[in-house]
Amino acid sequence: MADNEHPSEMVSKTYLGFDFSTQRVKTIVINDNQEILHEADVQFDNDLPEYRTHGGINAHKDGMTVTAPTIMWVKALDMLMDKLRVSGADFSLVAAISGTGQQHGSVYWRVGARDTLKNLQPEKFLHDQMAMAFSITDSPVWMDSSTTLQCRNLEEKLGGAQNLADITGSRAYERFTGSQISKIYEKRKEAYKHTERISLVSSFACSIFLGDYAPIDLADGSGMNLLDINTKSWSQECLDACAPDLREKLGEAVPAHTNLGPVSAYFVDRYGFSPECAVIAFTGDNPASLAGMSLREGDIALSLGTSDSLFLWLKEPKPKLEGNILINPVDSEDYMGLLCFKNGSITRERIRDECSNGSWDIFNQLLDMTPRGNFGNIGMYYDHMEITPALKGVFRFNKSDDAVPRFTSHEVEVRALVEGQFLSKRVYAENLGYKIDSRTRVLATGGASNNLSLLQVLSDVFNAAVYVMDIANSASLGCAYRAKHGLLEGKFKDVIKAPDFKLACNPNTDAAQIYEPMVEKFRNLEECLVAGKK
Ligand code: 5FX
Repeated sequence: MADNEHPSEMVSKTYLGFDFSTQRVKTIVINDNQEILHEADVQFDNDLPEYRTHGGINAHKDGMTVTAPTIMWVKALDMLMDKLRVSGADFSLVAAISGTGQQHGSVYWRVGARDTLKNLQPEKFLHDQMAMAFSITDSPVWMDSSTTLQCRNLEEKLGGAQNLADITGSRAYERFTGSQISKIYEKRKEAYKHTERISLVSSFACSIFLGDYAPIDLADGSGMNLLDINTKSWSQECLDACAPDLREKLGEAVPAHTNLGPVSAYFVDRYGFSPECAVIAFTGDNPASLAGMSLREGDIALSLGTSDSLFLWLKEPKPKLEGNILINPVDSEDYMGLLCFKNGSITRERIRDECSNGSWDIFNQLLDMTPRGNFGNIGMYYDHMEITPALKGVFRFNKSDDAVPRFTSHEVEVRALVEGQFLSKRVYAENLGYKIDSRTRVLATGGASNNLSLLQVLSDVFNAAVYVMDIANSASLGCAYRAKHGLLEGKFKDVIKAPDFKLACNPNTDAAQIYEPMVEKFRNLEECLVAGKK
């Protein structure tokens, strides 16, 4: 056995997952037993300083436009492949590749770029050969917020925000690709005319591996305000409302687990991939994380970070003005719900500092010593303009639903914050069509998921068992899993072994009795606030 050969590599095929995220491109190689064999990444700011990005992006002077140089992503891939080779990865064992990209960002291929992709020369770097491949050289990314005008236009043409949400799973958002394309068409007509194909970041990256234009997958395609999530195909009305000839420029969308064919000859000749290595459609980073966390039908995953994000597996989605519905990346018959809450740990930390002198231990004691239901008090803490719902400020209500300026004690304040944050998550999850039942599992991840006092409240509010998982790099790992799933076909859960989640808490027996009415109270109070009636 050669020194650099990994014993597990010798007995099994391997799968490669790539993540083209905002700040870096990262890859993970796993074997058939789902053990991680290699990892590597390239950071845009540090490793590619010539593009002068901060956090992987260029923020423009208008304060709203945010882009990234498309070719930077290509050069990062050149560097990443070399890093992976140096780390000893044996590319000849790779049975399938898949990947993911930051959602919503778009890439504009110049007329003729398809030929470039099909004829890449193995002795040269990709970035040297693809320098002229893009009609727009700076890709708009998800942090861009410059398309409010195009969003209002789109909603108006589609009969209002809720109608658009009913079709595409989301009301119009500035970062969503339909409005971004619409802006490019309005402002740069010539460049638009010379665009042969429009990709998402995910399908752009996939195209390089495929050596041809890769289709957009249905899950990432759901983040464009262009796909009809009911028929799982482009909505002609939405396409027409954004720009002409869009159907041809986008190509048909496919389920995320589609095997698109073998890897391009470039990768076979330059890196020694097997000519049979399959390329599985790439998808968006949030759908990829759902795969990385091995979410199952009926599961909820909650990432507790600076902001909190909730991922739902949905069977019968009900699109609303808050939250996004996407086609499920591991089973395209089903859906996933995505809810982002800006005021996560950032607000928990502010209350911790004010009520318990910066100590989590004291914060937890205060929380534990207050009865479930908090004597009927309810609080909503939106220090920063919240996304779900669009409210800013701190709102406190006593047991008679009267607004009060403050609560009587630190312990009531702490419990109001924690209960309020989890009640809100339950309200918006149920609004999107999620039904809690005896099989519901809440999978908690992220920094605050090691706080058992928080998790107990979460378990009580959802009246469900809470499990914890420590999955770093869930997006790239999810794509290594998806590579295997796409190659072997069948149900994801039958092909991919789920990680061992640790049971953290079970709900108390009185949880439903206390929190069912509180959920309704919270829903009504928040609806009144949003409507400006409180
Ligand atoms: C989701 O809608 C988002 O805009 C972000 O989570 C990006 O996908 C981050 F890459």
